[in-house]
Amino acid sequence: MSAFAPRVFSGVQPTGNLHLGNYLGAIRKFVALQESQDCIYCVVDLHSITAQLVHEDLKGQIRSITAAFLAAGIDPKRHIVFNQSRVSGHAELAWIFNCVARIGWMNRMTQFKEKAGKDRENASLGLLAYPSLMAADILLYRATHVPVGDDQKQHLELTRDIAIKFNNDFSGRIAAAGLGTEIAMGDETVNGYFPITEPMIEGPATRVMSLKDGSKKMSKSDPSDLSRINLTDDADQIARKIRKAKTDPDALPSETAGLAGRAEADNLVGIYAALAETRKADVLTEFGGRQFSEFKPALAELAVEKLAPINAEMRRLIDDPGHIDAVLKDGGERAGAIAERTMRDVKEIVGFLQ
Ligand code: AQP
Repeated sequence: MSAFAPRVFSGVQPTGNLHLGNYLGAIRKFVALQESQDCIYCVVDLHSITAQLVHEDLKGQIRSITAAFLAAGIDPKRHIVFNQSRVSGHAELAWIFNCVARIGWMNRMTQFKEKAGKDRENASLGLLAYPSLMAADILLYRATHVPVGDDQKQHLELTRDIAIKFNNDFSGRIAAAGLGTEIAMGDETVNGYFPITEPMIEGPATRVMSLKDGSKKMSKSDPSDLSRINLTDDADQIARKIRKAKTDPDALPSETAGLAGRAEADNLVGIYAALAETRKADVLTEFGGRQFSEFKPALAELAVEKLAPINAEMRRLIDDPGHIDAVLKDGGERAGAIAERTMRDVKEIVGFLQ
């Protein structure tokens, strides 16, 4: 069989308020890709219980992430939007991948080390196996491209390693069942069942940092709400958070080299560039030599201009849970049909009786 048909997959955890980092690093790319690609976007609720088992309002969080997808412009009719737990293939394939992946691979994952912290023995087994479930999310749809922020790079490398090992371990069975597809690997072409997925991590906002600490990623789970701009924040909250964002006393430099060693300044300039869809160098051509007291109001105005329409549409959608639930049900059925075909093939390849 010839090469894999291009397909985009990505997911977002329903673990709290979506923030500007999620938007610029992931969701905005999801929206752009749907013009040219076949896309599947998933609210990864199974992932959300790995770090914290009991959530006060998981259903509400799932609806809120879905509302953000739709408010940002994702079209659930042309593409697939659903929540992961509706399709049992994610958990089934993850189990098989738990047996493909090695414990040593999981132990090297920096996200596990960060989230488990010092109390590693007490972290859930699910948190350790998180990347294996993520590989299953992607490969269940034999997705070829995954748009994500920079923090997910290592997990995507592991997804590639799992696909390569599965294709190698079962190469004879894949060929015998006629289920192989050609995969270009450097100068060679091999046959495999799973594609070697390409990460899509580019642009000026692949890692948006905390507004309170330029060395930490902006994150939903940061205890300080001032560290992030939530997609649900109103204009006053956005302006206040930018006003209170940590900076240094110097004026902005005129060239990007001058941002070295100034993590907070670099972050705010990067956010401006991403929102304005330009480059940091262009932002500095305009604002170089000016103080943060002038730059911050301009950044706040731009952020409000870009986020206000999403915010308004999200609020409208959150007030219509029936519509959101219908979108997720329809998406789940369409995703389930693709997943079922993959699981049938995978069970055949592994050798289970069906
Ligand atoms: N700060 C960020 N800058 C750029 N991209 C980011 N992403 C997350 N934070 C940033 C990207 O957003 C997508 C969805 O992320 P996720 O919800 O699956 O989990 P995460 O990466 O662990 O995000 P958070 O906000 O830090 O959540 P918690 O606090 O729950 O762990 C991914 O593509 C991610 O790269």
